[in-house]
Amino acid sequence: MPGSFPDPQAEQDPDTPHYDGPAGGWGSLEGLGRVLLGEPPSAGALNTLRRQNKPGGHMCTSCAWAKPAKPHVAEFCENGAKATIWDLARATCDPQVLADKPVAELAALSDHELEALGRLTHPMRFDPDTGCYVPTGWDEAFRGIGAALQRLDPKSVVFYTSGRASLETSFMWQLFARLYGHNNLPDSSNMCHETTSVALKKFIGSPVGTCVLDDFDHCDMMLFLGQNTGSSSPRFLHNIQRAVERGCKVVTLNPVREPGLLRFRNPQRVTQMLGGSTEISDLYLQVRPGGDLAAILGLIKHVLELDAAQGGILDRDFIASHTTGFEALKAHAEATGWEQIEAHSGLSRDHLRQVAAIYAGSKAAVFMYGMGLTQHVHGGETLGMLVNLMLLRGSIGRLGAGISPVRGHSNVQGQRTVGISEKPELVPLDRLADLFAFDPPRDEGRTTVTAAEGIIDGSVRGFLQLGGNFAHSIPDTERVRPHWAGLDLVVSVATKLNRSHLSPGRETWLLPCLVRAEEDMQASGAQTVSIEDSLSHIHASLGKNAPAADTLLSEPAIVAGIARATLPPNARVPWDDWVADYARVRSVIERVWPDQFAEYETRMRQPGGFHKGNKARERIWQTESGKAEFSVPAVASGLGRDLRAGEYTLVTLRSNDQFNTTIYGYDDRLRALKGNRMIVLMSPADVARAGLAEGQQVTMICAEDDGHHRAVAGLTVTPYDLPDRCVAAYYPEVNALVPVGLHDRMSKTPAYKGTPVRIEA
Ligand SMILES: Nc1nc2c(c(=O)[nH]1)N[C@H]1C(S)=C(S)[C@@H](COP(=O)(O)OP(=O)(O)OC[C@H]3O[C@@H](n4cnc5c(=O)[nH]c(N)nc54)[C@H](O)[C@@H]3O)O[C@H]1N2
Ligand SMILES: Nc1nc2c(c(=O)[nH]1)N[C@H]1C(S)=C(S)[C@@H](COP(=O)(O)OP(=O)(O)OC[C@H]3O[C@@H](n4cnc5c(=O)[nH]c(N)nc54)[C@H](O)[C@@H]3O)O[C@H]1N2
Ligand SMILES: [Mo]
Repeated sequence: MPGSFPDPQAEQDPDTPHYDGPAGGWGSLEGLGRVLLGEPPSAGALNTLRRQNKPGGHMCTSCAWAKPAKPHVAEFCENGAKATIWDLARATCDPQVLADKPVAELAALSDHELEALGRLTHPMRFDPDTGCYVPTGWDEAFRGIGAALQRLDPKSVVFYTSGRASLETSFMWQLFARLYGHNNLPDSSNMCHETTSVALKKFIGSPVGTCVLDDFDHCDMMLFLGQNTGSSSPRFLHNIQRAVERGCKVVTLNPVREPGLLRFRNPQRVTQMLGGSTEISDLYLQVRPGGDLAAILGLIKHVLELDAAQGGILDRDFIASHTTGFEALKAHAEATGWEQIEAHSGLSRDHLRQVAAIYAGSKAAVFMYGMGLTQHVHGGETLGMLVNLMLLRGSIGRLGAGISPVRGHSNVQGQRTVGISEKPELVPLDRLADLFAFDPPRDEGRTTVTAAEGIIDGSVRGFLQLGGNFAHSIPDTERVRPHWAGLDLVVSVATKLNRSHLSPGRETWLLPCLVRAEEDMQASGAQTVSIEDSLSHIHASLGKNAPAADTLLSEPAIVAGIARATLPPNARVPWDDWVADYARVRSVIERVWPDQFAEYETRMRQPGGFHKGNKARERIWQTESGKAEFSVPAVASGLGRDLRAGEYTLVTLRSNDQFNTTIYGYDDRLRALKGNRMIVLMSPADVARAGLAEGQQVTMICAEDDGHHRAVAGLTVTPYDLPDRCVAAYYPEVNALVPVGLHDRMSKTPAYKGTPVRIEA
């Protein structure tokens, strides 16, 4: 019954909130204006924006999207500007602000209010007697933390990293962990693109995407799955717009109609600002959450049928010489019925045929995806299915074709490149052992999920976080919360106060650091750092803004300070020399990874940075079989199980006014939602079927039966254009509902886009 499926070209349901305008345009300037009004930027911040993402300037700390060799006059977007202005806030959260404010009292502040207190300025220690943070000195902090780490069993300590820290800091951090004695190096990427790192590695031998910017100028089809370009990586819209204007077809699979992939008005073009915009997606299919696996299998079925009917669609030479497993996939596709595909995907066979026809007729297709694919119980298998679709037509390893996971934090991909990994087999441990004369631990370390489980069961005793807001961004926040108090040591290196800092352990330190846009002056002069973007290019970044306080230290200096106070001296690891001149850290990185970092020091400064190389792009497959692998999943959907009566799939969303747990404001401009983040989006039909009404307050309850009760109350029912039985709410407000045990089977990435819930009035 094709008629019962939503029309991919249909206009938005006019009765639900929606944004009529294009992404970009005046709206993005207004969005920026709102942040500017609340927080007038300093002259320094405005100067910094002018240099943002340009050679000689600093690399934005918002998303990881590529920094082109020929930047626009203003190579930043609404959200990049928000991040910079937020980082360079005038307000400071100094010891006076926190004096006499017990953390129990601070807990009543919202996430926005906590960070809006301003930049942290002094190292602080939690005082259990008063319940407040009190100022301390850097030496005292380093000595205290060093002594505490010496008392603990290294295997019981976790070093978490959020994806902002530079390559230099990250390298020092992982080396410190291994010299100390563990591989417990979870990264924010464990909640994010770990599915990519594990599944792409398995199927094509590359843990990262294969595209470079040039590909977006040569593709004739773009398929977007579960990535919200307009909010999460807005500078990418320029590449998409140029492609559309060349005639490239764009298809999107997403349960939510996200305006960024519907329509774009380029704020860099005067003509578009005066009117007009570019229509982005030719087909926009509102797939069910987790339904991509089935939808892509449907596309594969159609492609195989087209090839059987007219021939010449499959790239048989490529399949024969570069892949394994084709026959098994073909049999699986033929054996799977359309009813099953339509039921899981929520898309009709005819609509999928239109997409397959575009793909079958294309010369070079690129495949972009984000959290909509990775944050599912069967996210890894879903990526396997996407790779299947690509391999059919050899859509990898040639100009204009490839796969492009769109990464999150600005250096999250790079952190893995320089050894932040809980998986010892991914790190050249023998080389580290040789260079630094020690015996690195070889056992598997903790992921985000197993770190959270260890905090609950008491096996984790110490927790150090280099950036981020671990306690608030993980699943099952409320189950973990009471256990923080039992930890022997909690250390946070941070720029602003957040909810993680309000869950102290027995001994707790809060260490404030410089942000990337600030000048980092060391013994040899102002320091440059480097980062890796989503397309595997490494760039230099030089901060020039005056630091928020002269009491701040850089991240490398803080890591070195703690390491020195913890470890016995080792002449091969001259922490102080490294801090004096970060080029010395880079020369060590180059020695550990000579293939990827050759001539690091000079090449990172060239416009557009340098590409670290990608074997899959050259059609060299570093997989177990030595070939690119077709795979047959054991499941029919990305969800862990089918919904029972009265259940919905919860998709957790980011708004356009937030960067993860940093909440800039309460509006979600591109989704036409204003002023309230405690909402639950539901289709009008589901609202009616459940006997609810718009504006009613409801409680959402997790429907996993693992013996734990999880509920979030006070959510306002908001009818929205969504597939049936899909509800959406904001992250991190509803993280208490996601069970820590519900995660991607291959990589342990939490199922933040596929949690079964019930709703009670
Ligand atoms: N402004 C801003 N930029 C950011 C961030 C931010 O918070 N704010 N966060 C950064 C980080 S760390 C990351 S990882 C990235 C995240 O950026 P994205 O990868 O874009 O992640 P989300 O915004 O969580 O969700 C992506 C989209 O997935 C869709 N979706 C949900 N479930 C499914 C599904 O089952 N199938 C499909 N096909 N789609 C689905 C949602 O509707 C949403 O549009 O952005 C980075 N950039
Ligand atoms: N329900 C749900 N949960 C999710 C997700 C989801 O889609 N849904 N997404 C997941 C994803 S993709 C991610 S990546 C994680 C994010 O999880 P995290 O990376 O842990 O969280 P952030 O909110 O990015 O961290 C913000 C804090 O970082 C600190 N900070 C900012 N800049 C710097 C800096 O330069 N240096 C240092 N040292 N500190 C700094 C500030 O104190 C700020 O408060 O959340 C995950 N959680
Ligand atoms: Mo992320």
